Amino acid sequence: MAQIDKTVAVVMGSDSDMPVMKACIDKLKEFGIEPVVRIISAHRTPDIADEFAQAAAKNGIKVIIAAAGMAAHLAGAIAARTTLPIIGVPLAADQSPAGIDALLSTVQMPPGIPVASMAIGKAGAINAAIFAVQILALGDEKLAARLADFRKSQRQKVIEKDDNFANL
Ligand code: RP5
Repeated sequence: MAQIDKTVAVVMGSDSDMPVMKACIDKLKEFGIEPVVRIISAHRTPDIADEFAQAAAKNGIKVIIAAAGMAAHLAGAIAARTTLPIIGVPLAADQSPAGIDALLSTVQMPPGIPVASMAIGKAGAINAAIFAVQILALGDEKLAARLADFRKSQRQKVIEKDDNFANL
């Protein structure tokens, strides 16, 4: 039986973040990674965020993707409790000024505790998955080959669209 790869965790502040973060989970699955998915809030369940971050490495997790909206402290709070690489995804919550609040909360980490912040919303969610794959691919030839294939197919899709335009 193929071993399930549980080396990436996708953590989000609320179930209301799932419609956007599904794109991240789906992209990881395309690369054969079945992420650990958790809803943990830096503000509503700070004790669980702490416990999760401190146990992550010994639970076999290598990269953590943390997504939140509004005062998005989840990625930073987790980064404070582990030396694993943390990828932050700022989200535009309903009550939010288009996610700018979450972007600044995620990206403006003090020197010494970095978070690799992606773009706001779905683009960031997808790039978080690809960035996690890029990190893991450094030590995994199969994943590196899948990344190379992904780049080729992305390139091919643009060329096909260009050809379709040329034939209009
Ligand atoms: C953040 O507050 C969550 O990540 C979410 O984006 C936002 C709103 O949360 P809900 O009120 O929808 O649970 O912590």
